[in-house]
Amino acid sequence: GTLGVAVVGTGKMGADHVRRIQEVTSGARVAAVVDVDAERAKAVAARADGCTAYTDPAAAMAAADVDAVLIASPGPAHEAALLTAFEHGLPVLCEKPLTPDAASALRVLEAERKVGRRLVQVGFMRRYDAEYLRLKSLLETGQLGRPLMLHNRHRNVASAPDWRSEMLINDSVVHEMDVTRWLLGQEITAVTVLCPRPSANAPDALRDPQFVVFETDGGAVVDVEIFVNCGFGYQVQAEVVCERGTARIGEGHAMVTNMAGRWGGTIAQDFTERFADAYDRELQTWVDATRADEVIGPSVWDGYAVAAVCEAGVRSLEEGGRAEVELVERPGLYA
Ligand code: ISE
Repeated sequence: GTLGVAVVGTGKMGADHVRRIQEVTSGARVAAVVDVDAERAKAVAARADGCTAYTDPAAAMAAADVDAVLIASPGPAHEAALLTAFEHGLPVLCEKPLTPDAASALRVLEAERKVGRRLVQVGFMRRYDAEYLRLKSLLETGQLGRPLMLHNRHRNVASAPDWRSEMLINDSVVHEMDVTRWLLGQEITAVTVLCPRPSANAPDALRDPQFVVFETDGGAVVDVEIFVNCGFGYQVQAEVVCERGTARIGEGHAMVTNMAGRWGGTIAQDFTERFADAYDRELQTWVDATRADEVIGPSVWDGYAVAAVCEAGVRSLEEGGRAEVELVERPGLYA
């Protein structure tokens, strides 16, 4: 039957997912919404038929019409929500980050192992973007040979007023960490963060942009330009350099116009716009898998590994130099 989803957190992502489940996704409905702000929960619940508003995630997860959970609350609230979902044996789509640090991610990993089967898909939506999928398929054919380097650019129009320098790593570069591991099928072993003189358009004391280098256990070197106050648009680009060729995505040239002696196009302004199709595909894949009693996609292991890479990144940012990544051994559940 139709999957009854409890959406925990009704901020930017939570509200967007409620709209998506109602209007885009087939086979699911929003059975419950949860927010610490009761008024906000009620307002969002009113957008879906037969949807109940809660302030406590545990109460929503105990409801008879809730079959699965979508966690879109702030990162620090994820661990408790995940553990409650495990108690109820409920499948979960958890927005990134899985949790804010490696220690808490490891606790979630141990709890899922105790359940004995995977319940969680982590919301690394780039894995569902058509261009990234094409790049991944090309790499898998082996035509280009072994990947040697991966260059990434990640630009946002402007950062929110509360942004601190480590958020460029934890909130933004976290996507390139996942994409690197997924595209190359390798773990990241070390991170080095270099900071140019900050842009005059960055808020006071924010180290923006940053240049981040990953080393991997397969011998690849990966660089990421993260620039969250670039001013002109939302851009995510990647170029993989292999032994026999290169491949590049994210040019955004869906349409090029020629007019009055100039050529050009438009640039997306926000990730909900740039990755709209990826979010749609991510949600539909999760709903289809869940209804078929399967759990696929980015796992708790991926969420944990990336959290450990983030910690190394923040260490390099704060102390300078190269920081190594420490990972526990990968459990069989995530083989
Ligand atoms: C945001 O949280 C995201 O996940 C976006 O994909 C990223 O581009 C942005 O920098 C983050 O703040």
